[in-house]
Amino acid sequence: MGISTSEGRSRSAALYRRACEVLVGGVNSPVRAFRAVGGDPVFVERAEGAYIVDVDGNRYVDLVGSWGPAIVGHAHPRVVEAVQAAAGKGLSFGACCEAEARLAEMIVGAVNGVDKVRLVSSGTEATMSALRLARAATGRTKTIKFLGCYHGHVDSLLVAAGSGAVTFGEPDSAGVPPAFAGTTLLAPYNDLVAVGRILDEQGDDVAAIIVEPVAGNMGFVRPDAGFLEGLRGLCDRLGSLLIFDEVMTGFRVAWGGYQMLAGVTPDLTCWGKVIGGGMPVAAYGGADALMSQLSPLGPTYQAGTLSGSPLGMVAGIETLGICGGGGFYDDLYAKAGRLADGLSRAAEEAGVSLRTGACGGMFGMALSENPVRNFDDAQACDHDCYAAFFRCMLDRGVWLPPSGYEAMFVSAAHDDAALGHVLDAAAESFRSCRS
Ligand code: KE4
Repeated sequence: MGISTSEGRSRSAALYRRACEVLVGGVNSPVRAFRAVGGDPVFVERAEGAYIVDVDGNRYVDLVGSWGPAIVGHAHPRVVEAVQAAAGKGLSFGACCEAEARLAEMIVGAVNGVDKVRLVSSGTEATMSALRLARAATGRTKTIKFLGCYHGHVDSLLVAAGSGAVTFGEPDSAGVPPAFAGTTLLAPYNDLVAVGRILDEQGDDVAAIIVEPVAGNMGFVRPDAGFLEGLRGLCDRLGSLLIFDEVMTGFRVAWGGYQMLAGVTPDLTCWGKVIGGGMPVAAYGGADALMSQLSPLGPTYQAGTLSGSPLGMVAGIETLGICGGGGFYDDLYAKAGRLADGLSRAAEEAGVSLRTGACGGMFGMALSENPVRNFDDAQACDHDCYAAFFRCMLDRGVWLPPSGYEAMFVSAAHDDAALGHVLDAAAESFRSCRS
Protein backbone atom coordinates (compact mmCIF):
# COMPACT_ATOMS: atom_id res chain seq x y z
CA MET A 1 0.00 0.00 0.00
CA GLY A 2 1.20 3.54 -0.74
CA ILE A 3 4.27 4.41 -2.81
CA SER A 4 7.86 5.38 -2.07
CA THR A 5 8.22 8.35 -4.44
CA SER A 6 6.09 11.24 -5.71
CA GLU A 7 6.35 9.76 -9.23
CA GLY A 8 3.63 7.39 -8.05
CA ARG A 9 1.29 10.37 -7.89
CA SER A 10 1.84 11.82 -11.34
CA ARG A 11 -1.86 11.97 -12.25
CA SER A 12 -2.54 13.91 -9.05
CA ALA A 13 0.20 16.34 -9.97
CA ALA A 14 -1.27 16.85 -13.44
CA LEU A 15 -4.76 17.36 -12.00
CA TYR A 16 -3.34 19.87 -9.51
CA ARG A 17 -1.76 21.89 -12.30
CA ARG A 18 -5.08 21.89 -14.13
CA ALA A 19 -7.02 22.84 -10.98
CA CYS A 20 -4.65 25.73 -10.29
CA GLU A 21 -5.75 27.29 -13.59
CA VAL A 22 -9.31 27.76 -12.40
CA LEU A 23 -9.46 27.21 -8.62
CA VAL A 24 -7.69 29.55 -6.20
CA GLY A 25 -4.62 27.63 -5.06
CA GLY A 26 -6.12 24.62 -6.82
CA VAL A 27 -8.40 23.93 -3.85
CA ASN A 28 -11.78 24.77 -2.40
CA SER A 29 -10.59 24.81 1.18
CA PRO A 30 -7.09 26.05 2.01
CA VAL A 31 -5.90 23.28 4.33
CA ARG A 32 -6.23 20.77 1.44
CA ALA A 33 -3.41 22.53 -0.42
CA PHE A 34 -0.71 20.66 1.54
CA ARG A 35 1.11 23.99 1.99
CA ALA A 36 2.02 23.17 5.58
CA VAL A 37 3.47 19.75 4.75
CA GLY A 38 5.00 20.27 1.32
CA GLY A 39 4.36 18.58 -1.98
CA ASP A 40 1.29 18.76 -4.18
CA PRO A 41 -2.13 17.86 -2.84
CA VAL A 42 -3.24 14.33 -3.65
CA PHE A 43 -6.44 13.99 -5.66
CA VAL A 44 -8.88 11.37 -4.47
CA GLU A 45 -10.64 8.97 -6.85
CA ARG A 46 -12.81 7.16 -4.31
CA ALA A 47 -13.09 6.18 -0.68
CA GLU A 48 -14.37 2.98 0.91
CA GLY A 49 -14.54 2.02 4.57
CA ALA A 50 -11.30 3.06 6.26
CA TYR A 51 -9.51 3.73 2.98
CA ILE A 52 -8.99 6.47 0.44
CA VAL A 53 -7.79 5.66 -3.09
CA ASP A 54 -6.09 8.42 -5.07
CA VAL A 55 -6.33 9.03 -8.82
CA ASP A 56 -3.08 7.10 -9.33
CA GLY A 57 -4.55 4.04 -7.64
CA ASN A 58 -2.59 4.41 -4.38
CA ARG A 59 -4.51 3.30 -1.30
CA TYR A 60 -4.25 4.92 2.11
CA VAL A 61 -5.66 4.28 5.57
CA ASP A 62 -7.68 7.45 6.15
CA LEU A 63 -7.26 9.20 9.52
CA VAL A 64 -8.94 12.43 8.36
CA GLY A 65 -12.36 10.99 7.50
CA SER A 66 -13.32 14.11 5.56
CA TRP A 67 -12.45 16.04 8.79
CA GLY A 68 -14.90 14.00 10.84
CA PRO A 69 -18.05 13.09 8.85
CA ALA A 70 -16.91 9.61 7.76
CA ILE A 71 -17.48 8.14 11.22
CA VAL A 72 -19.18 4.95 9.97
CA GLY A 73 -16.62 4.49 7.19
CA HIS A 74 -16.63 5.86 3.67
CA ALA A 75 -19.43 4.75 1.29
CA HIS A 76 -21.29 2.78 3.96
CA PRO A 77 -23.93 0.73 2.08
CA ARG A 78 -26.78 1.87 4.33
CA VAL A 79 -25.91 5.54 3.80
CA VAL A 80 -25.26 5.23 0.06
CA GLU A 81 -28.48 3.29 -0.56
CA ALA A 82 -30.51 5.86 1.38
CA VAL A 83 -29.01 8.74 -0.59
CA GLN A 84 -29.48 6.92 -3.90
CA ALA A 85 -33.13 6.24 -3.11
CA ALA A 86 -33.72 9.85 -2.05
CA ALA A 87 -31.94 11.22 -5.13
CA GLY A 88 -34.45 9.47 -7.36
CA LYS A 89 -37.20 11.56 -5.77
CA GLY A 90 -35.48 14.89 -6.44
CA LEU A 91 -32.37 16.53 -5.03
CA SER A 92 -33.82 19.55 -3.27
CA PHE A 93 -37.31 20.97 -2.82
CA GLY A 94 -36.83 24.28 -1.05
CA ALA A 95 -39.80 23.13 0.97
CA CYS A 96 -40.42 21.06 4.09
CA CYS A 97 -39.86 17.31 4.08
CA GLU A 98 -40.29 14.59 6.70
CA ALA A 99 -36.61 13.75 6.80
CA GLU A 100 -35.82 17.18 8.28
CA ALA A 101 -38.06 16.48 11.26
CA ARG A 102 -36.61 12.96 11.61
CA LEU A 103 -33.00 14.17 11.77
CA ALA A 104 -33.98 16.99 14.15
CA GLU A 105 -35.78 14.48 16.40
CA MET A 106 -32.59 12.38 16.59
CA ILE A 107 -30.49 15.40 17.62
CA VAL A 108 -33.04 16.70 20.14
CA GLY A 109 -33.45 13.21 21.56
CA ALA A 110 -29.70 12.81 22.01
CA VAL A 111 -28.74 16.09 23.66
CA ASN A 112 -30.01 17.27 27.05
CA GLY A 113 -31.32 20.81 27.17
CA VAL A 114 -32.00 21.02 23.42
CA ASP A 115 -35.69 21.47 22.61
CA LYS A 116 -35.35 22.85 19.06
CA VAL A 117 -32.72 22.91 16.36
CA ARG A 118 -32.28 24.77 13.10
CA LEU A 119 -30.62 22.80 10.30
CA VAL A 120 -28.14 24.61 8.05
CA SER A 121 -25.52 23.59 5.49
CA SER A 122 -22.15 24.18 7.14
CA GLY A 123 -20.54 24.51 10.53
CA THR A 124 -19.75 28.13 9.71
CA GLU A 125 -23.44 28.84 9.20
CA ALA A 126 -24.23 27.14 12.49
CA THR A 127 -21.76 29.13 14.58
CA MET A 128 -22.48 32.40 12.80
CA SER A 129 -26.21 31.98 13.38
CA ALA A 130 -25.81 30.88 16.99
CA LEU A 131 -23.79 34.01 17.69
CA ARG A 132 -26.42 36.20 16.04
CA LEU A 133 -29.11 34.59 18.17
CA ALA A 134 -27.03 35.08 21.32
CA ARG A 135 -26.54 38.77 20.56
CA ALA A 136 -30.25 39.19 19.86
CA ALA A 137 -31.31 37.32 23.00
CA THR A 138 -28.97 39.27 25.30
CA GLY A 139 -28.95 42.64 23.56
CA ARG A 140 -25.17 42.54 23.88
CA THR A 141 -22.48 42.74 21.16
CA LYS A 142 -19.23 41.09 22.34
CA THR A 143 -18.09 37.47 22.06
CA ILE A 144 -15.33 35.70 23.93
CA LYS A 145 -13.48 33.06 21.92
CA PHE A 146 -10.29 31.16 22.65
CA LEU A 147 -6.97 31.53 20.88
CA GLY A 148 -6.49 28.61 18.51
CA CYS A 149 -10.13 27.57 18.39
CA TYR A 150 -11.70 27.59 14.94
CA HIS A 151 -15.43 28.05 14.44
CA GLY A 152 -15.56 28.37 10.64
CA HIS A 153 -14.87 31.46 8.59
CA VAL A 154 -17.31 33.76 10.38
CA ASP A 155 -15.93 37.32 10.02
CA SER A 156 -15.94 38.12 13.72
CA LEU A 157 -14.45 34.73 14.63
CA LEU A 158 -11.52 34.81 12.22
CA VAL A 159 -9.49 36.27 15.04
CA ALA A 160 -6.65 34.15 16.43
CA ALA A 161 -8.35 31.24 14.66
CA GLY A 162 -6.92 27.76 14.44
CA SER A 163 -7.12 25.08 11.72
CA GLY A 164 -6.33 26.32 8.22
CA ALA A 165 -6.11 29.94 9.39
CA VAL A 166 -3.13 29.32 11.66
CA THR A 167 -1.69 26.75 9.23
CA PHE A 168 -1.13 29.62 6.82
CA GLY A 169 -0.10 32.05 9.52
CA GLU A 170 -3.34 34.01 9.05
CA PRO A 171 -5.09 33.56 12.39
CA ASP A 172 -6.44 37.06 11.77
CA SER A 173 -7.82 37.10 8.23
CA ALA A 174 -7.53 40.04 5.86
CA GLY A 175 -10.86 41.62 4.95
CA VAL A 176 -12.36 41.49 8.42
CA PRO A 177 -13.22 45.08 9.39
CA PRO A 178 -11.76 46.15 12.74
CA ALA A 179 -15.32 46.89 13.83
CA PHE A 180 -16.15 43.18 13.45
CA ALA A 181 -12.92 41.84 14.93
CA GLY A 182 -13.27 44.34 17.75
CA THR A 183 -16.39 42.58 18.98
CA THR A 184 -14.34 39.47 19.68
CA LEU A 185 -12.42 39.22 22.95
CA LEU A 186 -9.69 36.61 23.24
CA ALA A 187 -8.52 34.38 26.04
CA PRO A 188 -6.10 31.46 26.13
CA TYR A 189 -7.82 28.04 26.14
CA ASN A 190 -8.01 26.55 29.64
CA ASP A 191 -7.49 29.97 31.26
CA LEU A 192 -10.49 30.81 33.45
CA VAL A 193 -8.65 33.67 35.14
CA ALA A 194 -8.22 35.42 31.78
CA VAL A 195 -11.91 34.92 31.00
CA GLY A 196 -12.90 36.25 34.42
CA ARG A 197 -10.73 39.32 33.88
CA ILE A 198 -12.40 40.06 30.54
CA LEU A 199 -15.82 39.62 32.06
CA ASP A 200 -14.94 41.89 34.99
CA GLU A 201 -14.05 44.61 32.51
CA GLN A 202 -16.65 44.07 29.78
CA GLY A 203 -19.01 41.38 31.06
CA ASP A 204 -22.07 43.57 30.73
CA ASP A 205 -21.58 43.57 26.95
CA VAL A 206 -20.53 39.94 26.42
CA ALA A 207 -23.33 38.15 24.58
CA ALA A 208 -21.62 34.78 24.47
CA ILE A 209 -18.60 32.67 25.17
CA ILE A 210 -18.03 30.22 22.30
CA VAL A 211 -15.73 27.26 22.87
CA GLU A 212 -14.73 23.95 21.32
CA PRO A 213 -15.32 21.65 24.32
CA VAL A 214 -12.38 19.60 23.07
CA ALA A 215 -10.19 21.78 20.86
CA GLY A 216 -9.52 20.02 17.55
CA ASN A 217 -8.16 22.96 15.53
CA MET A 218 -4.88 23.49 17.34
CA GLY A 219 -4.11 19.79 17.38
CA PHE A 220 -5.98 17.82 20.05
CA VAL A 221 -6.37 19.79 23.28
CA ARG A 222 -8.57 18.58 26.11
CA PRO A 223 -10.22 20.98 28.57
CA ASP A 224 -8.59 21.06 32.01
CA ALA A 225 -10.76 19.68 34.79
CA GLY A 226 -13.16 22.47 35.77
CA PHE A 227 -12.58 24.62 32.68
CA LEU A 228 -15.96 24.05 31.04
CA GLU A 229 -17.72 24.07 34.42
CA GLY A 230 -16.01 27.38 35.14
CA LEU A 231 -17.25 28.88 31.88
CA ARG A 232 -20.76 27.74 32.74
CA GLY A 233 -20.54 29.45 36.13
CA LEU A 234 -19.14 32.69 34.71
CA CYS A 235 -21.89 32.85 32.08
CA ASP A 236 -24.57 32.21 34.69
CA ARG A 237 -23.15 34.94 36.90
CA LEU A 238 -23.00 37.55 34.16
CA GLY A 239 -25.95 36.68 31.95
CA SER A 240 -23.83 35.71 28.93
CA LEU A 241 -24.73 32.64 26.90
CA LEU A 242 -22.42 29.63 26.70
CA ILE A 243 -22.09 28.19 23.19
CA PHE A 244 -20.45 24.79 22.67
CA ASP A 245 -19.13 24.46 19.16
CA GLU A 246 -19.55 20.68 18.80
CA VAL A 247 -19.27 20.75 15.01
CA MET A 248 -16.30 18.39 15.44
CA THR A 249 -17.10 16.67 18.76
CA GLY A 250 -20.85 16.30 18.33
CA PHE A 251 -21.77 12.60 17.82
CA ARG A 252 -18.01 12.05 17.33
CA VAL A 253 -16.86 11.63 20.95
CA ALA A 254 -20.18 10.36 22.36
CA TRP A 255 -23.83 10.09 21.34
CA GLY A 256 -24.73 13.28 23.24
CA GLY A 257 -21.45 15.01 22.41
CA TYR A 258 -18.73 16.14 24.77
CA GLN A 259 -21.25 18.06 26.87
CA MET A 260 -22.72 14.72 27.91
CA LEU A 261 -19.29 13.42 28.96
CA ALA A 262 -18.48 16.64 30.81
CA GLY A 263 -21.91 17.06 32.43
CA VAL A 264 -21.98 20.72 31.36
CA THR A 265 -25.03 22.03 29.48
CA PRO A 266 -24.42 25.03 27.21
CA ASP A 267 -27.18 27.44 26.19
CA LEU A 268 -26.59 26.77 22.48
CA THR A 269 -24.85 23.93 20.69
CA CYS A 270 -23.53 23.81 17.13
CA TRP A 271 -23.19 20.56 15.21
CA GLY A 272 -21.87 19.61 11.74
CA LYS A 273 -19.76 16.92 10.07
CA VAL A 274 -21.12 13.63 11.56
CA ILE A 275 -24.79 14.74 11.46
CA GLY A 276 -24.55 14.91 7.67
CA GLY A 277 -22.47 11.77 7.24
CA GLY A 278 -20.48 13.50 4.49
CA MET A 279 -23.28 15.61 3.03
CA PRO A 280 -23.44 19.38 3.71
CA VAL A 281 -25.48 19.37 6.92
CA ALA A 282 -24.99 21.30 10.16
CA ALA A 283 -27.25 22.61 12.90
CA TYR A 284 -27.54 24.74 16.00
CA GLY A 285 -30.00 24.34 18.85
CA GLY A 286 -31.00 25.00 22.41
CA ALA A 287 -33.96 25.61 24.69
CA ASP A 288 -37.29 26.58 23.19
CA ALA A 289 -37.29 30.01 24.85
CA LEU A 290 -34.07 30.88 23.05
CA MET A 291 -34.65 29.19 19.71
CA SER A 292 -38.15 30.63 19.34
CA GLN A 293 -36.54 34.04 18.91
CA LEU A 294 -35.53 32.88 15.42
CA SER A 295 -37.56 33.73 12.34
CA PRO A 296 -40.34 32.90 11.52
CA LEU A 297 -41.32 32.93 15.22
CA GLY A 298 -39.08 35.77 16.34
CA PRO A 299 -37.06 38.74 15.12
CA THR A 300 -33.70 37.03 14.53
CA TYR A 301 -33.35 36.15 10.86
CA GLN A 302 -31.49 33.19 9.39
CA ALA A 303 -32.25 31.25 6.22
CA GLY A 304 -30.77 28.84 3.66
CA THR A 305 -31.75 27.57 0.21
CA LEU A 306 -30.49 24.05 0.82
CA SER A 307 -31.13 23.86 4.57
CA GLY A 308 -32.77 20.50 5.29
CA SER A 309 -32.02 19.16 1.81
CA PRO A 310 -33.47 15.62 1.66
CA LEU A 311 -30.25 13.93 0.54
CA GLY A 312 -28.31 15.43 3.43
CA MET A 313 -31.08 14.52 5.81
CA VAL A 314 -31.19 10.84 4.89
CA ALA A 315 -27.39 10.64 4.96
CA GLY A 316 -27.44 12.07 8.48
CA ILE A 317 -30.33 9.89 9.61
CA GLU A 318 -28.62 6.68 8.45
CA THR A 319 -25.25 7.75 9.86
CA LEU A 320 -26.68 8.61 13.27
CA GLY A 321 -28.75 5.44 13.14
CA ILE A 322 -25.51 3.46 12.92
CA CYS A 323 -23.78 5.58 15.58
CA GLY A 324 -26.67 5.00 17.95
CA GLY A 325 -26.07 1.25 17.91
CA GLY A 326 -24.89 -0.32 21.19
CA GLY A 327 -21.18 -0.07 21.91
CA PHE A 328 -20.48 2.11 18.88
CA TYR A 329 -18.49 4.74 20.79
CA ASP A 330 -16.75 2.23 23.05
CA ASP A 331 -15.45 0.56 19.90
CA LEU A 332 -14.33 3.87 18.40
CA TYR A 333 -12.57 4.91 21.61
CA ALA A 334 -10.76 1.58 21.78
CA LYS A 335 -9.46 2.14 18.24
CA ALA A 336 -8.50 5.78 18.82
CA GLY A 337 -6.80 4.85 22.07
CA ARG A 338 -4.89 2.01 20.38
CA LEU A 339 -3.57 4.45 17.78
CA ALA A 340 -2.67 7.11 20.34
CA ASP A 341 -0.84 4.60 22.52
CA GLY A 342 0.82 2.94 19.54
CA LEU A 343 2.03 6.25 18.15
CA SER A 344 3.47 7.12 21.57
CA ARG A 345 5.36 3.84 21.73
CA ALA A 346 6.66 4.16 18.17
CA ALA A 347 7.85 7.72 18.80
CA GLU A 348 9.53 6.76 22.06
CA GLU A 349 11.37 3.88 20.38
CA ALA A 350 12.58 6.30 17.70
CA GLY A 351 13.63 8.89 20.28
CA VAL A 352 11.00 11.40 19.12
CA SER A 353 9.14 13.55 21.69
CA LEU A 354 5.42 13.02 21.21
CA ARG A 355 2.25 13.81 23.13
CA THR A 356 -1.00 12.07 22.20
CA GLY A 357 -4.58 12.04 23.40
CA ALA A 358 -7.91 10.49 22.46
CA CYS A 359 -11.61 11.00 23.17
CA GLY A 360 -14.26 8.83 21.54
CA GLY A 361 -13.42 8.52 17.86
CA MET A 362 -11.13 11.56 17.86
CA PHE A 363 -7.45 11.67 18.72
CA GLY A 364 -4.35 13.73 18.16
CA MET A 365 -0.58 13.90 18.30
CA ALA A 366 1.75 16.77 19.14
CA LEU A 367 5.48 16.70 18.48
CA SER A 368 6.44 18.24 21.80
CA GLU A 369 8.13 17.28 25.05
CA ASN A 370 5.56 19.32 26.94
CA PRO A 371 1.82 18.99 27.40
CA VAL A 372 -0.30 21.05 24.98
CA ARG A 373 -2.94 23.01 26.91
CA ASN A 374 -3.37 26.06 24.68
CA PHE A 375 -2.46 27.81 21.43
CA ASP A 376 1.00 28.91 22.57
CA ASP A 377 1.82 25.31 23.41
CA ALA A 378 0.44 24.16 20.05
CA GLN A 379 2.48 26.70 18.13
CA ALA A 380 5.61 25.64 20.00
CA CYS A 381 5.32 22.07 18.70
CA ASP A 382 7.74 20.87 15.99
CA HIS A 383 5.63 21.47 12.89
CA ASP A 384 8.58 20.89 10.55
CA CYS A 385 8.96 17.41 11.99
CA TYR A 386 5.22 16.89 11.59
CA ALA A 387 5.52 17.83 7.89
CA ALA A 388 8.30 15.27 7.42
CA PHE A 389 6.29 12.66 9.32
CA PHE A 390 3.23 13.43 7.18
CA ARG A 391 5.18 12.85 3.96
CA CYS A 392 6.71 9.62 5.25
CA MET A 393 3.30 8.32 6.29
CA LEU A 394 1.70 9.34 3.00
CA ASP A 395 4.35 7.38 1.11
CA ARG A 396 3.58 4.41 3.35
CA GLY A 397 -0.14 4.52 2.67
CA VAL A 398 -1.47 6.53 5.63
CA TRP A 399 -3.52 9.70 5.07
CA LEU A 400 -2.94 12.17 7.93
CA PRO A 401 -4.27 15.74 8.21
CA PRO A 402 -1.94 17.98 6.11
CA SER A 403 -1.35 20.26 9.11
CA GLY A 404 -0.11 19.77 12.66
CA TYR A 405 -2.98 21.95 13.87
CA GLU A 406 -5.64 19.31 13.24
CA ALA A 407 -7.18 16.39 15.09
CA MET A 408 -7.43 12.90 13.62
CA PHE A 409 -10.38 10.54 13.36
CA VAL A 410 -11.11 6.83 13.24
CA SER A 411 -14.26 5.18 11.96
CA ALA A 412 -16.22 2.03 12.64
CA ALA A 413 -14.58 0.63 9.50
CA HIS A 414 -11.00 0.86 10.83
CA ASP A 415 -10.22 -2.80 11.55
CA ASP A 416 -7.11 -4.46 12.98
CA ALA A 417 -5.46 -4.57 9.57
CA ALA A 418 -5.91 -0.83 9.04
CA LEU A 419 -4.78 0.10 12.55
CA GLY A 420 -1.83 -2.27 12.33
CA HIS A 421 -0.76 -0.73 9.05
CA VAL A 422 -0.84 2.76 10.57
CA LEU A 423 1.34 1.73 13.49
CA ASP A 424 3.83 -0.16 11.30
CA ALA A 425 4.11 2.87 9.02
CA ALA A 426 4.50 5.18 12.03
CA ALA A 427 7.41 3.15 13.43
CA GLU A 428 9.25 3.45 10.11
CA SER A 429 8.28 7.11 9.66
CA PHE A 430 9.40 8.26 13.10
CA ARG A 431 12.77 6.63 12.51
CA SER A 432 12.98 8.18 9.07
CA CYS A 433 11.93 11.74 9.98
CA ARG A 434 14.12 11.72 13.09
CA SER A 435 17.26 11.14 11.02
P1 KE4 B 1 -17.48 24.15 8.11
O1 KE4 B 1 -18.00 25.54 7.80
O2 KE4 B 1 -16.10 23.91 7.51
O3 KE4 B 1 -18.48 23.05 7.77
O4 KE4 B 1 -17.29 24.04 9.70
C1 KE4 B 1 -16.51 24.99 10.35
C2 KE4 B 1 -16.07 24.45 11.70
C3 KE4 B 1 -16.71 24.91 12.84
N1 KE4 B 1 -16.36 24.47 14.07
C4 KE4 B 1 -15.37 23.57 14.22
C5 KE4 B 1 -15.01 23.10 15.60
C6 KE4 B 1 -14.69 23.06 13.09
O5 KE4 B 1 -13.69 22.16 13.26
C7 KE4 B 1 -15.04 23.50 11.80
C8 KE4 B 1 -14.32 23.04 10.56
N2 KE4 B 1 -13.26 22.12 10.75
C9 KE4 B 1 -12.22 22.13 9.72
C10 KE4 B 1 -11.13 21.14 10.12
N3 KE4 B 1 -10.51 21.46 11.37
C11 KE4 B 1 -12.76 21.85 8.35
C12 KE4 B 1 -11.72 21.55 7.30
C13 KE4 B 1 -11.51 22.70 6.35
O6 KE4 B 1 -11.57 23.87 6.79
O7 KE4 B 1 -11.29 22.40 5.16
